[in-house]
Amino acid sequence: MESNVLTSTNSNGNLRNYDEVCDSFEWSQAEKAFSWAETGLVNMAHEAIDRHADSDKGNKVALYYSDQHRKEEYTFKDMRDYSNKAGNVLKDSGVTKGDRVFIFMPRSPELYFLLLGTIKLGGIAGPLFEAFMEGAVKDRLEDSGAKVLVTTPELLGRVPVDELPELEKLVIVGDDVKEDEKTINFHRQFEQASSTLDIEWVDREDGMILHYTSGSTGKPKGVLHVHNAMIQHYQTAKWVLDLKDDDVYWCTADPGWVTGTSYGIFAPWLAGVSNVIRGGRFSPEDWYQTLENYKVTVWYSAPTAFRMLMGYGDKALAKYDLSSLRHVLSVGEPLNPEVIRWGMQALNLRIHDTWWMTETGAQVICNYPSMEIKPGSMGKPVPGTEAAIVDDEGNVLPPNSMGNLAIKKGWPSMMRAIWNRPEKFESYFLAGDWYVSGDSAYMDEEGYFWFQGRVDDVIMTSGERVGPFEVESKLVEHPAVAEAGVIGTPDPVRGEIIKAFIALRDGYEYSEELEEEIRNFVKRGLSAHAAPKDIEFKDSLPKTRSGKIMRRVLKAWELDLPTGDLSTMEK
Ligand code: 6R9
Repeated sequence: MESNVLTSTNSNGNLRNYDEVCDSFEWSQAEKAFSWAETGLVNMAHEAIDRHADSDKGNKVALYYSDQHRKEEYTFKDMRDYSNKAGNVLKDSGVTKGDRVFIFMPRSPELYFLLLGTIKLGGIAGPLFEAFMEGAVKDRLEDSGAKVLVTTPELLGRVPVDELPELEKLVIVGDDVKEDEKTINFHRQFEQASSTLDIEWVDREDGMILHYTSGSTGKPKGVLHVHNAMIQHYQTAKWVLDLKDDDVYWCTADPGWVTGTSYGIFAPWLAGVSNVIRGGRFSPEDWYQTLENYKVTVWYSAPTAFRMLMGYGDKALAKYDLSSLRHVLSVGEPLNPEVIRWGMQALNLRIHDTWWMTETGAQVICNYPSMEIKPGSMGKPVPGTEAAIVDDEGNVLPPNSMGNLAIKKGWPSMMRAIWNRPEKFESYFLAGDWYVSGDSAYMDEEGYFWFQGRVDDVIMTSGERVGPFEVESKLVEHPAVAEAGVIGTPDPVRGEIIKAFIALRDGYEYSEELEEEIRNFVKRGLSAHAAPKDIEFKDSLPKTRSGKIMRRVLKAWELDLPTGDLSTMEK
């Protein structure tokens, strides 16, 4: 084991003496930076943007945006003015404190102005992946009671406006938008809007952002975060991202995923650094080009992306000058030691794994620049947070025992609610104090945490959480499908891929066309990433006597493992 340790070459990291800081650090020390220290009130968008705009960083580039068609730069002053303008457009649409504003569009500067504008008004922003199809969009808007939806003309067709009585206004970002009582042409109003706005000063416990995420049962749940999360975003930007004033930072995640807001918006801008945002889809050459063009120094991405780059080969890599890179991080899935080895060889840098979840709001277990890395380990808890391995009753287990990865309640960026579902929120906590993550792991004698798997059936495909239940529900909506069971199966690039087992209704027979039709049905109804890559047809599926599909048995079939205890199985 020891021979595998990668020593740090960065004695200049912002977190130099991990153990000492752990002993002495209190979150209240990080709060001094923010306005509430003086006024008792705060606003994330002020702290991330306006505070810098009004300082000597006003003319510094805050956002380097590019995609296939656009290449733009915005200073902190620009970001202040444009988010004010966007805020005014939303204000005219009736947005006030606490209202849910959903933003369903591809990455573009406007998305960021509008998200910040929402927060400036004290609204709760709900970012949605552009890949979502009608059913997924409807579930989220309905559950949250969204008042305003921001979208594009291209995506509007996937919004069942007539079925959403609480949705009052549509703000459309695009050309040739026809306005009516409900529909607002963003560009026209934005042009005319004032670039000053009275920020809504809120309590640190007021709602700010709502991210929907999948569990193993039920519909996706709305995880609510509050302005207070900024403390942890700010502090981990220093310790984990290791950001310093002259860094150029790129987080590849879309804001539809928590990484794309916590670490694509809040953390870098709270730290006042230049933030690169690249629109469009993943392509290896494009990504290397982006790193080179902007001379990115700190880069935050995900194992699936690293594996794709790895698979693309080092010849492509050799064409680009990536010498500006100094710190690379990963999140979302287990970071294979093999990928870390690739990083050492191809980039000459260690890739730093970080572990956290939508529900934790910010990084919790991480590898720090100044620390030794044990490839395969997620690292150690962020100072100020307490993580442990607990059994199902909430008892803390000794080192090297497998159990539930849990975090002591009370870290600053912890979710504050599951929207509309207080009992679901409570169900995350064991013995009152421990937040139970749903991941199993162990901790070694030196305090490093090692990921083992999900406790539940949640599938991780290309770093995205897919709830099997949601996919199964969609599948059985198809007229030919009697029963469906969905599992994740190992995939060298995507981590897992989605596999569906299907029993057909009487009168239907397997054909390639039917298989494709069923796959497309899920694509159209939920999203492409939720559609099963692999479908296997069976006469019937293993079920418990209460009729629950036994995914565990499907998994055992798939992986050629023993099926275990079948006593509850229906015969
Ligand atoms: C930020 C984010 C959370 C789940 C989490 C775990 C998996 C995240 C990981 C990791 C192994 C890591 N996960 N980071 N597994 N090593 N470094 O990913 O949020 O989309 O809510 O997913 O992702 O299973 O429970 P989210």
